[in-house]
Amino acid sequence: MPDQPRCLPRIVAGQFRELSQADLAFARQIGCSGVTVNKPDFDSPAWIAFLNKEFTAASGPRAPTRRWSALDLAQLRAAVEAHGLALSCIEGVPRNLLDKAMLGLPGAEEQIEDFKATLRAMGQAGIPVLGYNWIPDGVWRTAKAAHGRGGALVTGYDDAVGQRVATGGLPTRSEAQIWANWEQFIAEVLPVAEAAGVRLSLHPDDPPVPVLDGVARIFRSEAAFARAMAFADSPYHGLAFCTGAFGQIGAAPMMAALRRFARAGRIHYVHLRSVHGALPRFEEAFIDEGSVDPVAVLRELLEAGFDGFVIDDHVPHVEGDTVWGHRSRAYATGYIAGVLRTLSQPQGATG
Ligand SMILES: [Mn+2]
Repeated sequence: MPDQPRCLPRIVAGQFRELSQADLAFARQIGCSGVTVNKPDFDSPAWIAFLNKEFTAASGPRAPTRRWSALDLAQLRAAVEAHGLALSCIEGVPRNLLDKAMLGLPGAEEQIEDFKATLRAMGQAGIPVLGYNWIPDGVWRTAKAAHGRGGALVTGYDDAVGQRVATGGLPTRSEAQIWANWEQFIAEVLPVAEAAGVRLSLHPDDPPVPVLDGVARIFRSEAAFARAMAFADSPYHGLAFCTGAFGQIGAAPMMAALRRFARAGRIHYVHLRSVHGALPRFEEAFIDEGSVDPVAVLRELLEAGFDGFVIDDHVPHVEGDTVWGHRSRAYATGYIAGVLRTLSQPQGATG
């Protein structure tokens, strides 16, 4: 075989709730080709400062941002690209911009219109992917600082506890209602995403339990994803495949779903992390332990011709680390890069 360099999946630094020049330099230094930003609150002081909006903020009260502006997004993209990085994706809008749509409450239609405007602005700014989830009550954990390997702090979830500590803050919703709300949402926004050239990527529920806090959770199985991909059957609608969230139902069903949707070309990007255990009880883990096998995941993606990107997602909090997790993320990202490089060597080559 000629030495044709294989097009490897890109490795991206993610989970930034806010950004600094130092964060971007760090992402580049550890070899990432891009970054993703998580649910940015463009009204927060950190984003106002980063996007140099102090002047406009000082000139009078601003209405809360319900629709991201193309100008803010274009400035964000330029700031990222100035570091030699791509702005690969924005992972979701803040939950309070989509909660009424998810629950079918008054104001849902307004939120969907705002979301469409945001998609158009993303297209104008040339940002290719918008992640989203359909979890009205968010990601739940019953332990925020359990002790993992060597005393590293990890999160965990025990459904026996989770089902007892419901806040009662949300209206009860059945599976059929949550599906209906999602179908109405995606039917309205997908044509806008297609016209804007922005891909929508659905993240699974975390934890993927049938119901929590009285609200059904629908995106927790291969069958549910198959239904969603068939209902919104477009190259502009795919998966943010999270091996950590999906792995909570077990490594084998996770791998089966990964294979199916990777081969169908419906995975836009991958959150690559591991867990100890599976529902009803699990804890998050380092990438090199637990039930998720990153070698098997990346091999499957390569064989399927996956051309999206991979993010480390949540990482354990290690000694001396920052809140974002520079040390732990450098470890996970380097691990992924090493596995990818090894898998990309021609078969039989021993160096
Ligand atoms: Mn994830």
